[in-house]
Amino acid sequence: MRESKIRDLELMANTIRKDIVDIAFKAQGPSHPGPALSCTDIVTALYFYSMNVDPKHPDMEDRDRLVLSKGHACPVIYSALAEKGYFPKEWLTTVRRTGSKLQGHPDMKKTPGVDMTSGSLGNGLSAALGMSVYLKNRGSNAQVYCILGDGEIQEGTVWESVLAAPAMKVDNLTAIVDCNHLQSCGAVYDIQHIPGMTAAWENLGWNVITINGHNMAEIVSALDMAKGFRGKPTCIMANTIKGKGVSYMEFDNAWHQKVPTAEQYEQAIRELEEERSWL
Ligand SMILES: Cc1ncc(C[n+]2csc(CCOP(=O)(O)OP(=O)(O)O)c2C)c(N)n1
Ligand SMILES: [Mg+2]
Repeated sequence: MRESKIRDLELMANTIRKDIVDIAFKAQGPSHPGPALSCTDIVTALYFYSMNVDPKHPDMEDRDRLVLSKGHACPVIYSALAEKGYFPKEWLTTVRRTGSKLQGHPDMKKTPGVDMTSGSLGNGLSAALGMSVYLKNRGSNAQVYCILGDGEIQEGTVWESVLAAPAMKVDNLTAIVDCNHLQSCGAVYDIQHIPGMTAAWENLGWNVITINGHNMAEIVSALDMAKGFRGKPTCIMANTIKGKGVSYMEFDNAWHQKVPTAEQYEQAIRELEEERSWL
């Protein structure tokens, strides 16, 4: 891919990061900036490179679909959908407010462009699998993407779909695990680490690609490869940093769910603007 296209995607990711920080500051109650920032580059590549979607026709039958199974990270998709043109950017100032179409977790009945309601962890991959089977049965070429957290995959329901998807040969399904090594109460490694996780998915019949989830060139090439694989679903293991892009949020799990002070907000915006200047 041409370098200029990668740069465009990096600029968009920077814009989305600023929106996430803005939402964290202005939302009614604490949003989840750390989890949203860790999958910002992935979500940017999906909406602005890979996915065949049309904001004018959010319900188009043969569209690609995204299930944000780690639904608490929804500020990232709210920003991406607004930037894409599904709804006015001003809506982003209403997150978590009573009556807003942008609630604390994604609601497919409220928000244009949201393909699946989520927030109760562990359910998204089953929904994505159902969509994949439906689309394949229709003879559609549409792809289904599902973003899961590395803590989330401790949920038993996830593994029913990990087992079922290869048996159903859904090569239109790509699971992306946001491996930021933290969950809400601490480090995944300390709480319930899954030993040999990559090999586990491979042994259960998935193509597995491991990438740096903040390297745009690696993300787009993994997404291209996933689309090209035949006969099996793909899992992209993306190594990420919780809070990526804001120095004091990176690796600090306090930012799993927290409101920045005015000073912290200004610092975050300053840092992201500086990053933009050298992109
Ligand atoms: C079924 C269920 N149990 C508990 C929660 C509360 N909860 C919200 S986020 C979170 C941690 C998720 O960690 P991870 O999947 O690693 O996502 P990250 O925030 O690191 O991106 C938990 C336990 C929930 N949303 N759903
Ligand atoms: Mg995590």
